[in-house]
Amino acid sequence: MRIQITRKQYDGEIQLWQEGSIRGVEVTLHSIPARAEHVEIQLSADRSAPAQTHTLRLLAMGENALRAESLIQVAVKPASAGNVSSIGLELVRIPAGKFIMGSPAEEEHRYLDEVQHEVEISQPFYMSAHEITVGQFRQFVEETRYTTEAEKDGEGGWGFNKATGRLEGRNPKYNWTNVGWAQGENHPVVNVTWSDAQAFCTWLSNKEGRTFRLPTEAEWEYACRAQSALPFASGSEPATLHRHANIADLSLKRPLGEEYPTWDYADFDDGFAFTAPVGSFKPNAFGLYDMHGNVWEWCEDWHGEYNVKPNRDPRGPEIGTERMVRGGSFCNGARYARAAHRTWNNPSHRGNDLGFRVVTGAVEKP
Ligand SMILES: [Ca+2]
Ligand SMILES: [Ca+2]
Repeated sequence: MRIQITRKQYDGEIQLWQEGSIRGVEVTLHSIPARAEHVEIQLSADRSAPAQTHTLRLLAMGENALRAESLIQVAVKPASAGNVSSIGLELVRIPAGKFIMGSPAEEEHRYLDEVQHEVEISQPFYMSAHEITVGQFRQFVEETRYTTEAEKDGEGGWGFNKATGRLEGRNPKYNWTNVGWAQGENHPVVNVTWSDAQAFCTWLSNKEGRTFRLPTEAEWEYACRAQSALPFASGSEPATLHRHANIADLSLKRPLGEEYPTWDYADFDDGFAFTAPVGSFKPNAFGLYDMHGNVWEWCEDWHGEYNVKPNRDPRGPEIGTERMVRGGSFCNGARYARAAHRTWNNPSHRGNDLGFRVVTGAVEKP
């Protein structure tokens, strides 16, 4: 914003200051240079400020008492009390509520294990707006000297071989730092196992002084739907995923179409063949990004049939051999990105399109 001053009889430097302050909002004031008629003022908020509009009074004064003042309205965005600034993780508050988990019998491409049942999420919680990124995972690895399972067991992970046009694995040359295509720091981390995700959560919990974990499968579907009962939070048809999700599309067909001609490529071009930087697509109604597509996401639960009685905060079976995975990926057609679609993997599985996001309990503002 600009603060205007009049300097008909004055050409020296003018000092600026502010009256009052707003918690969580920082105002950067520079003195007004000689002969300038206005000055740019930067406002930055750490997003922990209370959710309302505030007024700041800015004053400018020169040596001859020439004075200008301006009132600034500052609206601070709500619902960011859980923001974890230490690793740049943005958390979104998900309200408590009831929903119908699973898909109706008429939903196209549904599987029989998506039996509809009522689930109550009894407490609000926070979920990371994005999949955990390469950069965030790197910080964890650098601080803890952690070695991922794919590196430790020598088997490696999965990746794309540009020379052959094929996805291949397990191969020791692939791991979270190399998937065969360029991944910036803001791409979702892949080739991480369920245990790797657990280790990340433990590190983050210790660092932040509160518990972070993987979402339960019910929390994941509830968050993905964002109160939609349709196959996708964006609508009923796969075409509605365009600009909402990174799925297998014409972009992916270019490098992979020759070797994988029968894959289910959407007939639109979403601009990303492989992983996209998190948040490249539109968020759902809760403000969560890439719940559909980009990379599959590990959940906390063991795989099992649903308990189809109405239930509260389900956590899956007590024991099992495989962990739930949700959301589809850049490698899959829209049917696997459906909110109700369930898949699962051995906890030591690592894939070039499998990552995770985290949740933490509700933290109310002090
Ligand atoms: Ca894509
Ligand atoms: Ca995803």
